[in-house]
Amino acid sequence: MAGNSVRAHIDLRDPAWRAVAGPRTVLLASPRSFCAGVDRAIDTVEELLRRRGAPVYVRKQIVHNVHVVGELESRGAVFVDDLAEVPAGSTLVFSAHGVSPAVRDAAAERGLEVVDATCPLVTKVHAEARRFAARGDTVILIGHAGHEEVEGTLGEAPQRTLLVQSAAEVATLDVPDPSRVSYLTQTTLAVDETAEVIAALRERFPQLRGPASEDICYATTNRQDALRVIAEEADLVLVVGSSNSSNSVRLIELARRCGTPAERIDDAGELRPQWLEGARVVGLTAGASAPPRLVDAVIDTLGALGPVRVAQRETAHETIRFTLPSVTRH
Ligand code: 10E
Ligand code: SF4
Repeated sequence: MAGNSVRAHIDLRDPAWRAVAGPRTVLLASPRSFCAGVDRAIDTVEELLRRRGAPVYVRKQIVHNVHVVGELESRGAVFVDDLAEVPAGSTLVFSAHGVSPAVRDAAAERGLEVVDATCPLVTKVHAEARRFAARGDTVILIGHAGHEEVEGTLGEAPQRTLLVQSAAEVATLDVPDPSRVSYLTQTTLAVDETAEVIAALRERFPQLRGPASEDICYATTNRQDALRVIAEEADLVLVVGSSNSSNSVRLIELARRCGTPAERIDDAGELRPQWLEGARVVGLTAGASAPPRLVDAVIDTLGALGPVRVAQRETAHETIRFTLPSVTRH
């Protein structure tokens, strides 16, 4: 995805910036930035714009990033919160976070042609929710209330699913049959915190069953592993990502749990001189929905303060790609 790199203007005549001028090392976490599900979702909207022209309607933000959304908007994507805003007969893209069956039904009722950009790894969690509920279990979904992915997953079996947000909440769960309980998780949670919640669930429900493979996805896990490595070496960690991006916010929290000061920025324009006081080694990463060019712009901007040595810490190599929805391929 092209677009403005949002390089911040740093004026060294400003004493606050002058005070933090000097050489720095930037430790780049790898993997960082776009995951396969985000690439697929953005490519889907871009391909529809190319093939069909504007407008292309998208339910909610295609991914949780202000720059991605702003750029697609400037090219003719129209993001809506409510299906009633979409003219009958139009094409509607479902965002990468997925939707509940009720939303699918509402789209069908309005006669909309749906192009589903839900990440296949979110779809996998939906399938598990249906399977666990169908075998008669109470499904405990570990996740954050109000998040679009959670609302979609909860909607698969709303009568049988309970949301739990922390280990402390496990004690408050009211379950009809404690011997028939399964858990699922949101895909973008902190791996360490989620393990605590699962341990609390297992303690309370010894017959607890879970998914065959982790619901926290490969991209979330890899970005957290890479973050831990740079947080150990850095004086400050910067995470590029938007405030409503769950996986980006988890990276900030994890850096802080590692004992390293950390700040989230939407772009280089949000850098603040006070964060850089005494920060000679800056760890830099980006959430799965943040474009790589925004990371480059942060490095450029730090370069305005003095020479920057960039070193990468790679903890995994990602090659996974997802096929685009068929309507954008034929
Ligand atoms: O808020 P999230 O981290 O869930 O979403 P995001 O759009 O920032 O990143 C992509 C992650 C998705 C689509 C959820 N699996
Ligand atoms: Fe898919 Fe994981 Fe990316 Fe979410 S964070 S879109 S589940 S790959």
